[in-house]
Amino acid sequence: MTHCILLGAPVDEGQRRPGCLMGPAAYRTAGLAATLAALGHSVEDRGDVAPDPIGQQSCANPAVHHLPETLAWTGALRRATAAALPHGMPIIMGGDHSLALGTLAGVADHAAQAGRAQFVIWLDAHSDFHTVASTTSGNLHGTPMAYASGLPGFDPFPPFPAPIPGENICMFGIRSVDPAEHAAMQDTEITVNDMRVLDEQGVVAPLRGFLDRVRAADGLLHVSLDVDFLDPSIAPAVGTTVPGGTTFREAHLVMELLHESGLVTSLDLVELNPFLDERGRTARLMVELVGSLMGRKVFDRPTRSF
Ligand code: B3U
Ligand code: MN
Ligand code: MN
Repeated sequence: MTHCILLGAPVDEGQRRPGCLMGPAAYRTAGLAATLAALGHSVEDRGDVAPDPIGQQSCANPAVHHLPETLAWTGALRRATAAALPHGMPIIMGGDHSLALGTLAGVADHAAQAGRAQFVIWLDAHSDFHTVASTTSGNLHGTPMAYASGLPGFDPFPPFPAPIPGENICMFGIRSVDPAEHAAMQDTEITVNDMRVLDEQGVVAPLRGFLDRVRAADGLLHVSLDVDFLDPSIAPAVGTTVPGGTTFREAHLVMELLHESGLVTSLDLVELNPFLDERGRTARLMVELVGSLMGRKVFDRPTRSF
């Protein structure tokens, strides 16, 4: 059984549609803690993280907005994530995806302490591989994967503690990549399981290949789940809907396989905008997916070896 540490991250500044700040409250209302407890886990809700004091930093790209606020969240979430990891599994209830600038850095700090390699599975319609310099929307929720990969173009962010090698990153469900992101990803070893791959191969084989690598390295596995990984027809509460996302069944299967692997050590839940939801259905679906990730199943089966 796992000790689950809930961290609220009401981050709204990484994009332009107000509402993600209500995410932590929506997860609590939808019964995330009770769902985890019913599966036999212990749950500790540490409340909402408070951002650091907001500074006056600026950058050369005029499109970028809310840079000081994002830096303030990044510092606080980095420390909160690193502080939680020795005690259990942090589950960060977002908040938009810019929160992962902090959570990925916090996992990196812990990984360095523990002497273990950091792996990331990015469940998202988007690659989030812009830098502060390359983003044209100026929305910093589109940048955390490039930050964690150690790309230049992140002034005035602190350097990422230990850039994650591309071989340790797996993107899943991708279907919207900007030209600058595409160009930057060409030079990396990141595994990009876009929707074309999932349509052809399903979710099982691509996921198993990556999990085998995590296991072989005894790595820490951080899962970052963006609501827009899901098809908008089942998960409407997100500001950046992209058609052609994963189905209810694919998404649950991904979660079940992640559970069976026993490898997941931290989790972000991001981009839920409860203001756009229909009677809480997206919040409830996200909580159900966490249930599958944490062991809910209809029948017990002998654990398959990967
Ligand atoms: N790549 C675009 C769109 C985007 C990225 N992440 C989300 N949307 N959610 C951008 O604005 O950087
Ligand atoms: Mn994202
Ligand atoms: Mn996205």
